[in-house]
Amino acid sequence: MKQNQNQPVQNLNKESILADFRLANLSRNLSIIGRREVLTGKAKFGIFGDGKEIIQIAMAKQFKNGDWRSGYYRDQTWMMAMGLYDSLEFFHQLYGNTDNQFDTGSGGRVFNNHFSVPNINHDGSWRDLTKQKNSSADISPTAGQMPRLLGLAYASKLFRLNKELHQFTTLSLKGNEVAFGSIGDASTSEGYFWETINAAGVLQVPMAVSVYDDGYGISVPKKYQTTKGSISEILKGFETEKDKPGIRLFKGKGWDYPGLIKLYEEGISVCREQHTPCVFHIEEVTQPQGHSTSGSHERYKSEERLKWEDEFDPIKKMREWILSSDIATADELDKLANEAEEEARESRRIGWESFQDPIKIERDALVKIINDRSCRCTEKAKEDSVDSYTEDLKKVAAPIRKDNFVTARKILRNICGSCLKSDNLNQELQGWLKRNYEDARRSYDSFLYNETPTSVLNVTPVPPVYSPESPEVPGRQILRDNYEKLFSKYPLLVTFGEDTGAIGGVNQTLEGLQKIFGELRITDTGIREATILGQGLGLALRGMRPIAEIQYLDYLMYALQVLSDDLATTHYRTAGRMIAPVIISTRGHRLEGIWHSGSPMAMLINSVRGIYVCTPRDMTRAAGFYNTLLEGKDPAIVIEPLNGYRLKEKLPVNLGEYRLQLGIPEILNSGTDLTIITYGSTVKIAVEAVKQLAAHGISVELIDVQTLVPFDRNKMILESLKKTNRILFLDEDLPGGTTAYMMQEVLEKQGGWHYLDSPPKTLTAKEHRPAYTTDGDYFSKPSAEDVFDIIYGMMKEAVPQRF
Ligand SMILES: Cc1ncc(C[n+]2csc(CCOP(=O)(O)OP(=O)(O)O)c2C)c(N)n1
Ligand SMILES: [Mg+2]
Repeated sequence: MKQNQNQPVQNLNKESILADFRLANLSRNLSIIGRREVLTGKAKFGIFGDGKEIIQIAMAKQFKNGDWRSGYYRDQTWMMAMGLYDSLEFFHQLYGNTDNQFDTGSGGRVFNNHFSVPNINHDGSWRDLTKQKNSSADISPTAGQMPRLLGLAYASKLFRLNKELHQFTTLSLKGNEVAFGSIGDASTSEGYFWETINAAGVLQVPMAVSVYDDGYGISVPKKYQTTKGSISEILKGFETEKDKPGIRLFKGKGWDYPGLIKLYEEGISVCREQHTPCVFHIEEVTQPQGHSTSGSHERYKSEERLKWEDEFDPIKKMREWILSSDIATADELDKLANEAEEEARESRRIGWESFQDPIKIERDALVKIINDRSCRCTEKAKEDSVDSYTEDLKKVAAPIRKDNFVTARKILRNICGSCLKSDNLNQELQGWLKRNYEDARRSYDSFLYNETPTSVLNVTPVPPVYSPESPEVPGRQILRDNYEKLFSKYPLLVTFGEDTGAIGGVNQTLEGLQKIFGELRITDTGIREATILGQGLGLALRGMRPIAEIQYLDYLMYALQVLSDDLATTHYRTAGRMIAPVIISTRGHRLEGIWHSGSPMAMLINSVRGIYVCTPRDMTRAAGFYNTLLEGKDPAIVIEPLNGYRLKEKLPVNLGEYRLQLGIPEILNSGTDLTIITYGSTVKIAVEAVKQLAAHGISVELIDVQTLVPFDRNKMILESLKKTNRILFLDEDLPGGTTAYMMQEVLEKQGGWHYLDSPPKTLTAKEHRPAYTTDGDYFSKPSAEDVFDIIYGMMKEAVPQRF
C-alpha cells in the first residue's frame, strides 16, 4: 500500500476497504433500482441514501454492541454496514411487505428507509440490549429524531453514574454506550435540533450527531436554512472550553473515506469515554438522485452544482483513492461493482416475488371460489357482473390486496342471498372475507397498544386499604408518600422536569425525595418540554422507567409532536417490536387563567392514540394509576387535578402497592333518574350538584370514567343507562370535545341509544379559554349550578308532572 497523507488509520486493510467499496456500490445500486421501482409504479414512494454512503460506512465502524441509533431516512448504508439490514429487506420495505418473517422492523407500516431494531421479544420481555446494535424507530418529521436521541444518550449517563444500576447488565454495560444521531443540514433549522444540542451540552451525555450537509432541504438551499450557511460555524458558542464543558465539534468531507474513518475514530472515543456530546459536520455531501421519488433535482440545482456533485460523488472519490493508493486494480474494483449490482438486481427480483406471491395466492383462492360456484344467479345482469369483476381481477398484472377485497365485496352485492345450496357463493365469499380481513387486521390494525403479557391491562388490581387510624392529609402528601415507596421499590425509576428536583415539584409532590434518592433519580431540567419528553422516550426504549414531568397540561402542547408522532406510534410503527413505556405526569383542568386551567382533553386523546390517558379525580386515584403503570409496560399520561393538591384525602396504608385498573369506571353515587358521566376535576362539581339535585327529589347515578383511553372496558355505563334511561356527559373541555367522544363511546359503541328516554346532553366549558379570576372560572367552566339546571330541565321535560 502506497503511503499518502490520507493514509487510513489502523485496522484498515485491503480486505475491509474492498468490502466497504462493495457495500457502497451495493447501496448505490439499491437507491437507483429503488427509484426505478417507484417510477414504474411497483412501489409507492422512495427516499434513498445515495451520496451519503461513505460517511455512514465510516460511522458504522465505531458503532458497538449496546450503542443506539436515532437517525433518518438516508441511513440505509449505515444500517447495512452494521449488519442490521440487507438488500432484500430494502425491497421488502420498499414494497411495503407486511410479512413479519422478513423482520424489516416496520411490517410495511412506514416509508422505506425508516429503520428499527426490536427491543423486546415476542413475549414482551426485554432483549439483551447490550448484545445487539440498537436502533430506535425512525419517523419522517424532520428533526423528530432529536428529542429521543437525547434520552438514549442520557440513559448511558444514568447507567454509568448510578451504581445501583450496574446490576442491569442486559440493559447497559455501565453506561459505556454512545447514542448516534444523524440529521440533514436543513433539518438543523428546526427548534428541536437546538433544544437537543443545548440540553446535551448541559447534561454532558454521550450523544454523537452527524449532520449530512448536502446543501439542500428538498429544493431549498442552505442560505435560507442556516445563518452564515454553516451549522458548525454557528454551533461554536456551544464548544467545550477549559473548565466549561460543552460540546465537541468535528468537521469532515462526505467523499473522504480515510479522513472520515479517522474523524469518527477520534470523535466517538471522546464521546464514549468522556461522555462529551459531539457534532460531526460533514460537508461536501452529494445527492445524486435528488431528494426523493417525488421530483427531480434538475429543477432547482444549477448546471454547475450538478457537475460538482458528479465529480465529488463519494463512491467515485473512494475509487480514485483506492487506485491512487495502489490498494487494488481497476479490474478488481469493476468486478466488485458488478457483483454489487448483480446482488441488488437479484434482491429486487426476490423481494418483488415475495411481495406478489402471497397476494396472487390470495387472488387465486378467491377466483377459484367464484369459478367453482354451483349457484348461478337467475338474474342475467347480476351473473354477468360477477363474471366481469372476476375477469377484471384476473387481468391485474401486479395485484395488491385491495384489488382482491374490492372484487370480493362488489361481487357480494351482486349475488342473491337466498340460495339454498350449501356451497353457495354468498357464504363462501363471506368466509373468504372474514378469514382474509382477520389476516389484514393483523397486518395493519394491530399493536397500537402493547398486546403482550406485559400490557398494563393485565396488571392485577389492588384496592387502597384504610385503617381506622388513617389520617386525612393534603392530596399532595399522598402522591409524595406513594412516590417514596415507588422509588424504593423500582431502582430503574427516575423522574425529571422543571422544578421537579430540589424543591420537589411546584406542587410539592416530590418534596424531600431528591435528598433521599439523589439527583440522578429526581432531577431538575431546563424549560424544554419537547426534550423532557424525548428524554423519557429514550430512557424507556433502553429499559428504564421514566416519569417525565410536564409542569402543566397547558404546556404539554410544546411536547405534543413528540407524543403524537413518536411515542404514540412507537409500538404500532414497529409492528409490535419496540416498546417505550414512558409515564407522563402532568396536571390540569382548572386553577386560574388562560394558561393554567386548560383541559384540552379532546386535543390530547385525538392526537395520542397509542398512549393511555388517565384522568384521576384526586391524588389517591393518581397514585393508584402510577402504581399500576409501573407494573406494566405501556406509555401513559396521568393528568392530576390541579386544584386538588391541598384538598384532604384519607391516606391509604398500602401506598405504592394498591393499583387501579385502566378502563374501569367507578360509580360514586347510585341513582335512578339520570346518569352523569364525567372525569377529573368536574367530578367534584358533579358531586356537589348531585347533592343539590337530591334535595329536589332527583336521583342521579354519578360515574367517574377514570381513564379516557381505554374507555369503560366492561360497558359499566351501559348498565347504568339501562336503569336511568337518561344521560349527561360533563367535562370542562370545549363543546364537541371529549363529551362528544364519550357520547360516541356510550351511545354508538356500547349501543346506549337503545335505552334512551330523553335526548342525551353534554355540558362543557365555554369555547373560549377560562378568564383569570374565580368569577372568570365560574362563567367559563361548568359549575354545580349549571349541572343542576341542565339536569333539572331534562327531568322537567321528561316527567313534567313531577316538577
Ligand atoms: C416537520 C417536517 N416538515 C417538512 C417535512 C418535509 N420534508 C421531508 S425531508 C425535507 C428536507 C430535509 O432536508 P435535510 O434535513 O437537509 O435532509 P436531506 O433530505 O437533504 O438529507 C422536508 C422539508 C417533514 N418531513 N417534516
Ligand atoms: Mg440536506
